[in-house]
Amino acid sequence: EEYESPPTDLITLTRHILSQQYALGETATGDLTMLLIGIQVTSKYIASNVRKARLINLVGLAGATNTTGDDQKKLDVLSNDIMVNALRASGKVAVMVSEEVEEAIIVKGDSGTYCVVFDPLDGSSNIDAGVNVGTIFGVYKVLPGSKGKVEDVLRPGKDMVAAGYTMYGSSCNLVLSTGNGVDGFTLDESLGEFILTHPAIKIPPRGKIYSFNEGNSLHFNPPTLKYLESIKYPANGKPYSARYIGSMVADVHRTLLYGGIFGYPDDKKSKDGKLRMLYEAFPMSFLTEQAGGLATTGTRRILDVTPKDIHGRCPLFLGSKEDVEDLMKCYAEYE
Ligand code: AHM
Ligand code: MG
Repeated sequence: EEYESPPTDLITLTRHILSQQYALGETATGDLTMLLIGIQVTSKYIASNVRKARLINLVGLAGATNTTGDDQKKLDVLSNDIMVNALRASGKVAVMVSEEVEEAIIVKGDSGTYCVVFDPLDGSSNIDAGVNVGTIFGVYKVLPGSKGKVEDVLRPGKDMVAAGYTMYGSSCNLVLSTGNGVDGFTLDESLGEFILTHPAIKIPPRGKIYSFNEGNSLHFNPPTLKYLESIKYPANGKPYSARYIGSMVADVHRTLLYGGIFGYPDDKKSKDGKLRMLYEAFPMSFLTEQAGGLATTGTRRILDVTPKDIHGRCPLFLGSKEDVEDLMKCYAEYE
């Protein structure tokens, strides 16, 4: 058998981000590079806490509720503090919005020109069972002339300059786009480095998996029900498989790699669905489009929507182009 040596020319996340900066030439200030390197460190730190949670008494509730009334877990609070501290210290950030903090955080001093919106630990209801969770983030540049105000982030997702997530699962994966496609990295814990393992991720144009919380069917609206019916009882006799983890990062990660459709619809109980626009729907839609897929509310491109408040929600369907188009056809029938 032929000997295949281990790779020796590793592309670390830092190398990747720097090479993107160099490709922009002298126009690039390196600020986004510094900021993304900051997020890289927070991801490693959060990953290490998630892994040890049970051992160091980090499971369970922190004893408070966040802005949207969810019970905050200890790991939610810790992950939030890790992100806020690191981003503040980067000196590159003017505004932060976190799922765990009611008001936008305006950073004093005028050196920062970026805004970071994030859910520090999404899917935390899964954490005590050791199921995948993740960090989701999106980055805007402040508006021209702004020194940092909430209006800088009350903008459509298409204005983002970067978006990504880190998944804390059987491996720790960071998936990133700065508007030039999507690249995926895997944390090599022995090196403490994210290594490029999934260059130029492209979603298959059609998948075989659907990912919805069908337990809510009682409340679903006709377009959603019609779509689900069409993939469970298809004319060709080949129904889709169901996969729903209930952790957006994991469900979207699988959708990016395998294709198919992930949805959190509007329904009779929640007219805007559940997922938060700024730091859940936008970053994931940005990545999906960059990977060649589609992301819609059912009737509108998600990235075109302008949020009215920082914690606002929207219905979301994303994934393979043809699958999302099928879903949109069901919505169009009920217009
Ligand atoms: P969270 O921000 O409180 O963790 O809620 C967001 C999570 C997503 O990760 C996931 O897609 C969704 O909620 C699951 O909701 P449900 O339990 O209603 O299916
Ligand atoms: Mg969340």
